[in-house]
Amino acid sequence: TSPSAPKPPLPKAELHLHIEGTLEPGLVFALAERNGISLPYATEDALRRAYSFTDLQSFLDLYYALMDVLRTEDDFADLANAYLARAREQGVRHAEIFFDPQAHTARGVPMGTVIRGLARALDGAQETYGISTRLIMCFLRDESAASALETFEAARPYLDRITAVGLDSAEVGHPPSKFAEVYALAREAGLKCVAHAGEEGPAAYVWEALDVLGVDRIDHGVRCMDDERLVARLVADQVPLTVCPLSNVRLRVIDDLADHPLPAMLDAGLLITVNSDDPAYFGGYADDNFTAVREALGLDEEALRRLARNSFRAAFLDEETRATYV
Ligand code: ES4
Ligand code: ZN
Repeated sequence: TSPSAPKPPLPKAELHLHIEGTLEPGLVFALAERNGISLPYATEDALRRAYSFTDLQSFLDLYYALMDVLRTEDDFADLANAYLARAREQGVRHAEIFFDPQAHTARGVPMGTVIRGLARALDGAQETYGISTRLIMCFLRDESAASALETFEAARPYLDRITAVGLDSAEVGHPPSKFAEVYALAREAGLKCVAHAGEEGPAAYVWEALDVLGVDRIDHGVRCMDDERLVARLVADQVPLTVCPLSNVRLRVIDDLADHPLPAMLDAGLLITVNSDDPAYFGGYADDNFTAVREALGLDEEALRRLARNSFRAAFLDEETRATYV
């Protein structure tokens, strides 16, 4: 290799990735065409110009609107394959992928269509892309606890395909404790548990996710830095936090990447991972987030390697498989 050859991206696990958030404008138009759906945007560029967000809700409005083009098993398989191809280029060797079944079943797309379509792509991922995969089924926290319970029951026939449950969508006003019952059922069924907490919501929601839901990881969690006792707890138990730097900037959780608390979180001894959240919307996939924090925060090679190693430590892998990555 020549001295100027670009370094390959660090091998890493992606632990915070909404598959519906990988829906790129090109695929939106292709699926709209295939399914006979007319879009309120004339061109891909016109659509891209709508990707300017003021907060989490302004993003969610577009995210839920565009996923209406996802109708068939093939659509979900194509979406996941497109993501896996991008992820491979970004050094991703293991991906734990969120999906939002209620966003599809509410539109009349059956649970089985969603899971079978995604599973078809994931089943071939090790061979085709060299990526091992897991599925994490998320409940929409701005829907009712009863709807989450119905969703869990609808997914029971497919639980052998699902590694964990998660909690996402509009955070403020929807504390983790609202979902205590469905998380208890998920744990009884042998699933791992994660939850978005401390993205726009307060540190108190991170406490609830730990103590009421019993989560194994916290998604985002950046607001933990408001509460010293909480940081001490997260450090003591080495609870992984799946931080998403470009997402935080685009959704204005953080004003500027240069002000991101990531370095302080690492210094505090937290088990931090870096992830892409909704890369089609937030301007970058997994390694793009690594590059962005290196450039904006001046993280050195050792810190980046630590983040990559943390991603495998925090992954839902059996120890024998984990040893092949770290
Ligand atoms: C999400 Cl960034 C974020 N936060 C909460 N819920 C979500 N669903 C998709 N992306
Ligand atoms: Zn997320």
